[in-house]
Amino acid sequence: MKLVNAARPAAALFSVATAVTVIFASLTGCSALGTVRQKADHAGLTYGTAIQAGDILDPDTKKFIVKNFNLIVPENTMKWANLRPTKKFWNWSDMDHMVEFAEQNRIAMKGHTFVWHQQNPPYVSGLQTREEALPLLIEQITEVMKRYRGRIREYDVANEVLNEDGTLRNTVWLRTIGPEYIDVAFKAARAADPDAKLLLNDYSNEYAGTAKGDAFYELVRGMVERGIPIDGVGLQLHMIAENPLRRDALEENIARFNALGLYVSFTEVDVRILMPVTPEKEAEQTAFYEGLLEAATGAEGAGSFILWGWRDAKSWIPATFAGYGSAHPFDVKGKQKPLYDAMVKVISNAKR
Ligand code: 9MR
Repeated sequence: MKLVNAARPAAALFSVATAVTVIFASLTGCSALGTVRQKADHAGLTYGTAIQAGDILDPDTKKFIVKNFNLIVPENTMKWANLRPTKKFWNWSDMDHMVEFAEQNRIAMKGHTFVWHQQNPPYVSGLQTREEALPLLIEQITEVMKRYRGRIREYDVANEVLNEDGTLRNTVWLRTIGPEYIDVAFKAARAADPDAKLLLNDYSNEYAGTAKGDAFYELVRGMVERGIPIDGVGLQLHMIAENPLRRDALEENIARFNALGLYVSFTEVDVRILMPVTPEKEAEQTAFYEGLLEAATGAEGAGSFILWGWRDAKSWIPATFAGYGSAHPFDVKGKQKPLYDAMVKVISNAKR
């Protein structure tokens, strides 16, 4: 395994936590076999989830997160429209709360996202000139990253900058600043927190040999060649159960980023099903998740597997993809599916 994966959990911290929890588990009569999170820690796997601000206000959900995950990422809380709805008002409280929660529970925190074409407030989406846009973008990145310096491990600095055909997406940042906006954002991020890991994140970029996958790779390679401070790439992996995982094309992709000295993170995993659910479709979905987890934990693996939410009850899928659903390991009633056990099994068997 190429050790470029800076997104590994802090093993020393977790091993103390593991020992304490095993003693506690044996005292309280719980299973001493450990939790998913302990298994992920043991396997050297960053196993995370997107969470919503309200999740950590609910005691049961809080406990569930602590037990299951060693990384969290705000699903919407850090997006520009939520964090800074007007130019002068910063809505820090939800982010502060999440960062504290993560710290108190030795969970790594990921930031998502600065540069995006969605969820921007009107004063951002209406930007007209480079003179206005450039300092505002730099200010946004600098304010957030300085505030959480040393507390947020990694950031999706820029998100979804490419179209399906691999050309740069026509966004407010491209129109005002020009193509160099990506470099500008990464440089500002490195300056604001030199220790944070910086990622470029996208979807449909998971396979080598596809238009978008190859264009994404070329974009990143160009950044590395220009000396732009980038540490890793995010493959979102919003996938469809009926199209089987192409492990070879995925692993070829991971290998070429590793060869650039970058780590790869599976950043927003979900595998949706064309409803209604049948046993066959569930089997396809389980196989997909298993394949992804094996790819994440394998010898040349990504080492980082983040769910875009764990339950169908709060899923973004049905509202976005009509007719699709059941994309996560817990159902609409919050009940764990057989998929969950299958995933735990892969993580338990993983050795790095
Ligand atoms: O899951 C998020 C959903 O709650 C929001 O309404 C949506 C806004 O467009 O963004 C969703 O998260 C997206 C993520 O930030 C970037 N990659 C795609 C995710 C799903 O749309």
